[in-house]
Amino acid sequence: MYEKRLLPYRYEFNRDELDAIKACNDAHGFAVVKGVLPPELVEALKHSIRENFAASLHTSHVFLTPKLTEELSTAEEEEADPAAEEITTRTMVDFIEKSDALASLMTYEPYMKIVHALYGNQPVTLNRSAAIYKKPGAGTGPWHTDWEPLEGVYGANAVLNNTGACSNWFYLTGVSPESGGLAIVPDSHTEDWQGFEGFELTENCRSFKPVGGSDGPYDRFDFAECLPLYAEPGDLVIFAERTFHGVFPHNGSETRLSCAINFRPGISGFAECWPRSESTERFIASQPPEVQPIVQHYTGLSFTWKSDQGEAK
Ligand SMILES: O=C(O)CCC(=O)C(=O)O
Ligand SMILES: [Fe+2]
Repeated sequence: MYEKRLLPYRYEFNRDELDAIKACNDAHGFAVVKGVLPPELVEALKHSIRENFAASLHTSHVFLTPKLTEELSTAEEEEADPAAEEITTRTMVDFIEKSDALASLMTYEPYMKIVHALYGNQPVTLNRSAAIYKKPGAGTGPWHTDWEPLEGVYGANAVLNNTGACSNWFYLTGVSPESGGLAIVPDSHTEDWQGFEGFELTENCRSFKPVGGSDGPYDRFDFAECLPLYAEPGDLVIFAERTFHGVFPHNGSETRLSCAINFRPGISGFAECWPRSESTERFIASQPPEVQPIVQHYTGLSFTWKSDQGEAK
């Protein structure tokens, strides 16, 4: 059993505490905002996740390892089949293109006020989105940062996770350490963070491990710096691009449904990028005029694109 940890500062806020939310995320790399979405929106998002996961199968995780990326590029368009029942965590990384409910958040003022506040009230661009369908019995999501270096040959994740965007997750069925919840390491969001006592970063800063311990991402929650988060349906969990996080195994009884939107600061695209898919184009065209500035440079995400392919946009 885990206890809710107290920190010497407050990290849970009401949705109108805009300055405090930004200050906490800037200073500590995360914040939790209570009651951002009303029950109707929570229900619409849950319905949309169930509907979309029933129809298609994306098996991988957003923090893709190269091996998973290769597997996904072949599995990407597969239809759900009975064997897929064995997969306990499914992630969809084009959810906003399929979900009117998620897209509608871009015109939901209480939420967008928080988004704009996080970036100092400058304009933002839709960067990426996700939905996760996590069944009871799902295992640990090892500690990682979503940030990746733009070095050597890299993929779309590295491009999208190098913009200063922070992640905005809604755990629509609530979340706690017992039910596949998120844990973070406060203050791990800065460029010079090197791990905590007794631990060191792994290659390319992807995870951490005990000094001298074997390689691979750390998958335990047994260190003092670990902060398990608790959230209820409608709450928003924000964390910075570099903040280290891990996911507890799901020992609860209800499928965990979550979705995320992530905006990057400013209105611009990328110098080097993959061509937009038809689905991405359709999604952009379908958005109302007031949302166009936010989506005009949205790129979607290609699993097959690599930086050495020279596919300039
Ligand atoms: O499942 C979660 O709560 C977080 C997932 C995550 O960290 C990721 O997809 O990169
Ligand atoms: Fe992650």
